[in-house]
Amino acid sequence: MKGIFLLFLSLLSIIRAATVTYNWSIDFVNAAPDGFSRQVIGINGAWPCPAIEGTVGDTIVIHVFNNLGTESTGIHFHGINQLGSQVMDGPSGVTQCPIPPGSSFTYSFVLDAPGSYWYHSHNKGQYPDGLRGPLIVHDPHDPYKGQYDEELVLTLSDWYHDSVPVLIQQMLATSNTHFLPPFPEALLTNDASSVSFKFQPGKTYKIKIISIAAFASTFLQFDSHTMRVIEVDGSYIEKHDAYQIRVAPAQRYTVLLNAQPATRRNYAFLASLDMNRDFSDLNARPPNAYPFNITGTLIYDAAKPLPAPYVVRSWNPVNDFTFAALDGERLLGTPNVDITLNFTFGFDAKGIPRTFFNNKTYVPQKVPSLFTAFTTGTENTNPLIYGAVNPFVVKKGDIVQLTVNNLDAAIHPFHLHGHQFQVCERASSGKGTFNGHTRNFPSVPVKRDTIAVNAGSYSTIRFKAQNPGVWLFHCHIEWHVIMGLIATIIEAPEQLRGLQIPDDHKAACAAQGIPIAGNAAGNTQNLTDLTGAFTTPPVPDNGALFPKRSLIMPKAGPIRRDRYYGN
Ligand SMILES: *[C@@H]1O[C@H](CO)[C@@H](O)[C@H](O)[C@H]1NC(C)=O
Ligand SMILES: *[C@@H]1O[C@H](CO)[C@@H](O)[C@H](O)[C@H]1NC(C)=O
Ligand SMILES: *[C@@H]1O[C@H](CO)[C@@H](O)[C@H](O)[C@H]1NC(C)=O
Ligand SMILES: *[C@@H]1O[C@H](CO)[C@@H](O)[C@H](O)[C@H]1NC(C)=O
Ligand SMILES: *[C@@H]1O[C@H](CO)[C@@H](O)[C@H](O)[C@H]1NC(C)=O
Ligand SMILES: [Cu+2]
Repeated sequence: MKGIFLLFLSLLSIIRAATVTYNWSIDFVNAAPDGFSRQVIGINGAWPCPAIEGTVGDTIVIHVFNNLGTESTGIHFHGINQLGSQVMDGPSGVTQCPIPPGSSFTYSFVLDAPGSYWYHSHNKGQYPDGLRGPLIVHDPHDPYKGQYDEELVLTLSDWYHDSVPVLIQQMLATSNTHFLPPFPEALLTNDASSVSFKFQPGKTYKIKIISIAAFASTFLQFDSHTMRVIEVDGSYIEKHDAYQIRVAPAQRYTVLLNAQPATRRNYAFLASLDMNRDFSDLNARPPNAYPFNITGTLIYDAAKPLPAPYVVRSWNPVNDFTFAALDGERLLGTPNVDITLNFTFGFDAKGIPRTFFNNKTYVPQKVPSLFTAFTTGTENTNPLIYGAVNPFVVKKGDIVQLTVNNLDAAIHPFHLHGHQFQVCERASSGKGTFNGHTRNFPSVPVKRDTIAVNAGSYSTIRFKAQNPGVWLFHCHIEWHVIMGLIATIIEAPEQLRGLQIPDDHKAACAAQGIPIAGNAAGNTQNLTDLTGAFTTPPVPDNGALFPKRSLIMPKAGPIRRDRYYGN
């Protein structure tokens, strides 16, 4: 009976499904969100970038024109599962070739689930230069419908004054012996240095909090308004009160806030960058030297004074591992695939700082990995043919258990494309590596697509392999992606054989002389012959087919150390 009802609902949503079309020119524009003017990557001559918005079941079509002149691009739709549209996921070298300057490319995919998502460039670490924005999927069957009056969006992001190519060059240098990522110069809320929302007494507001940051997590606390978290990363949860949250790069929290009953005064909220250990600074600067706090305001009465900068004594954010999925989906059964990824920093043979899973850094290959799966027939189940992309092949229907052992002394957020996974365990800092015991696994785990793994600790997730495609698993600190902290899940390759590559994908590859068939090296005869495949990581950006921007801007000094290491 329930099945028939659900079928009815999904038929209903097919009937009402619309196609939402966007025409985007990707442009360089100037912006000064924190008062410092710099070149950023915008859309249709403007920045901040627009939100993508639709309803579950809608088809989103985005015609992209790369107007960057000197630089390739590519867009990923974070958290969209791309069921049956694996070729639209967006990461360059994985599901497509980069879009070369002067060319057009169309993304088309169905919004498979409601919630708060975002999109961003997945090409050469480009999104901290501005190419990112919210992606909101409305839900006609919202289980929390009727419990709020208005919807708001709050994006959180670190911000840099130098452009990404410059930052990468500085980071991938033999002199960077402490594996330091670039340090941000500012925190932005809604891509600006201040934020205020109009509140009316008695109303309830639904705020979609989306981190579009490249490195730093953000703490958030509202004065006198308790957050009721109802969704994380596109998964509804049982309502959970939170006084403070910590939003890691790429994570989303949707919260309900009850407005005060009267317009007695205006209220503040604090967004504060988590100066995690990665900010370690040997020449500690005076506190308050950086604008890493933004006091936002909830305006009840514009005639009344604005609240003073909000001060929070200490951060003890809600532990999102204690959330429970609202749909009640139980812990997936005994896994038949067990993947362990030990994450460490280290140097490559040239002495350049890298990130490793099981001692191996990700090396982009000639042929995008998905096209290897499309074109290699029955051999596409052999991980070796994908080259040095940390490949893991899982069969359709497998229950996959994946553990990240974070051997670093800072928190890192890990993201899996194509899935909302169950978080089976997320141990507190300093707990070491996973010992295989499942006794702490909850019966109804929270589902997310990005999990913050504590320092010197681990997290274990599970998912069912039922989405044929090639899905990256990576740290969502963009700088660590550049350093190689990526694994590749080749899911149900037996269902990828012979699938067609769209014409504009082919054209993008052809324009750059990139092969689209065969193993990682483009060999189509002997697929286990990887002669010509890349085995060493790019230095620092040698895959670049187009000259990089040179945009050396004045650099701010280093940043002080913080004490938050996770709960
Ligand atoms: C997109 O561009 C095409 C071709 O120029 C045009 O026909 C179409 O109306 C545009 N769509 C939108 C939504 O702007
Ligand atoms: C940011 O806010 C936190 C919490 O209120 C405070 O401890 C810290 O000193 C503030 N930092 C700056 C730079 O103002
Ligand atoms: C990960 O590290 C643990 C602890 O050092 C070790 O026992 C395990 O074998 C490692 N796993 C892999 C895949 O390297
Ligand atoms: C990884 O490297 C460490 C240190 O060099 C070594 O002890 C360990 O055995 C290596 N692990 C694997 C799985 O190769
Ligand atoms: C295919 O290449 C592998 C690796 O170079 C080699 O060992 C194997 O003999 C080759 N197979 C054939 C049939 O040539
Ligand atoms: Cu990381």
